[in-house]
Amino acid sequence: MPHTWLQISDEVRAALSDAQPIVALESTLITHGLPWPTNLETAQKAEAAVRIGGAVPATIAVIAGQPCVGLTPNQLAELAEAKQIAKASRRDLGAVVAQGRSAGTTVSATMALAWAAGIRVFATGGIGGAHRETNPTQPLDISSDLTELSRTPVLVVCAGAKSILDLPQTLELLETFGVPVLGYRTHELPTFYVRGGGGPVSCRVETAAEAAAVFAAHVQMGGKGAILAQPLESEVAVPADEFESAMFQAENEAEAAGISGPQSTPFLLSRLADLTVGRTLVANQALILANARLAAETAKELISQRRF
Ligand code: PSU
Ligand code: MN
Repeated sequence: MPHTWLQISDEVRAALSDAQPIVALESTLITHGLPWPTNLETAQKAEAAVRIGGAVPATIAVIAGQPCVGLTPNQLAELAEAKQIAKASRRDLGAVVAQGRSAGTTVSATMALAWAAGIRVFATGGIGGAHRETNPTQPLDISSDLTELSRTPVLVVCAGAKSILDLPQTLELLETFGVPVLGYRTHELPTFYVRGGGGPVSCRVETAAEAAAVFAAHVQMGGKGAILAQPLESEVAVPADEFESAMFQAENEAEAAGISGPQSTPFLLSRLADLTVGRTLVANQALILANARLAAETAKELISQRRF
């Protein structure tokens, strides 16, 4: 029985009890990652992509203190239009729930709620990780996405870690935490908006079936979360030099404005969108939709292989 504190939509509840494939989708990219109206369009298209792939989408957020798995079209639109809404990582879930607030859930919080509902596959854009250390006097900023992956057995389908991060450091931490990084038809960690290598993955897979089998074996032996990372299609990728010069400027602006902590990722993503005249937005939407499709396929495989 799912937990009573969790609001699960009728459609997702029915899919859970019929053992149908389900793909969780996060909401921080709606509330903080993409601007209106690209955010709503992307969220709707991601749900549609999961359906076309033969699975049931379950977008996850906290609405007025209620953790929700599966949103109505109205709830989705309200989240997309909300101003001043919280960004909840794993750490913040208790506070937003107890205080009756609404929040977009990051990868870490979405994983926790997906797992509480009994969902094993989750699609997003890029996970958080170790931020680049631009100023040694600032504390280390390491996303709770990494620690949640180390303790919650959900497969996160993404385009690698965001190119705004320190990718070699992120890969080292994932190894430390025992989190497999599966490269979908690649040996190298995809780098979100940019095409190029972020360092070696721990295992290359060629198909969704293979990804499902590796994840299932990992969990069977007591492993927890895993990443299935697929590179963005080359037609929409942002050229590396253009990205790095925009990133250099965005980081300097963040430092000058005193932006740090949870504000950091939303600030950088938004400045990059402006500085690249929307190229990063096109790339971000394309990769989210591609990940939703691959996640649907992998969720179907997990069920047809009777792995869960
Ligand atoms: N993927 C995107 N856009 C985003 C994010 C992911 O395409 O905005 C969000 C995710 O919710 C991720 C969060 O968990 O950014 C990481 O934030 P932080 O670096 O503060 O941990
Ligand atoms: Mn952080």
